[in-house]
Amino acid sequence: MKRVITYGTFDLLHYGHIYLLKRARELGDHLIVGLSTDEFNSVEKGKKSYFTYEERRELLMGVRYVDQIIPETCWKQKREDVRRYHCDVFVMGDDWQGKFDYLKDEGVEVIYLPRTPEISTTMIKEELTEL
Ligand code: C2G
Repeated sequence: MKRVITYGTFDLLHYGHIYLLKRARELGDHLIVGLSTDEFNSVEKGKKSYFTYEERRELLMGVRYVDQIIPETCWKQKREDVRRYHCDVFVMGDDWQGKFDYLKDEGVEVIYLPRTPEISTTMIKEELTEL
């Protein structure tokens, strides 16, 4: 079984997220999502998600491409995670190009996929405030 892992906040889940998850899942047989906790978002990413961790987890569990969800509580957990969950492939959108190449040392294939243009959580929030 080829195991794939990716990470993110996935707030206001939109088709850009879904297309990332779809492509990630197609790279293997089992997709794990490291979902950023509310605390990680506010302390480390400086962003407050609209939906709580539990709500975002519930939404992601409803996505056919997602097989397993683990909490993302710090930047540094990836190395340990790919070992613990025996991951073969690490995937992120290419806005993170090169940032996680160090995981290759763990024998993991690191793949950055093109982001879906014209959609982002920030854009959704901005456009909703203009309604
Ligand atoms: N994404 C995408 N296309 C978009 C928007 C997002 O492909 N239009 C991808 C991002 O590149 C990322 C994933 O969807 O791979 C989740 O996006 P975010 O929730 O914004 O995740 P981010 O804040 O980048 O957190 O440790 C890694 C971080 O947790 C990633």
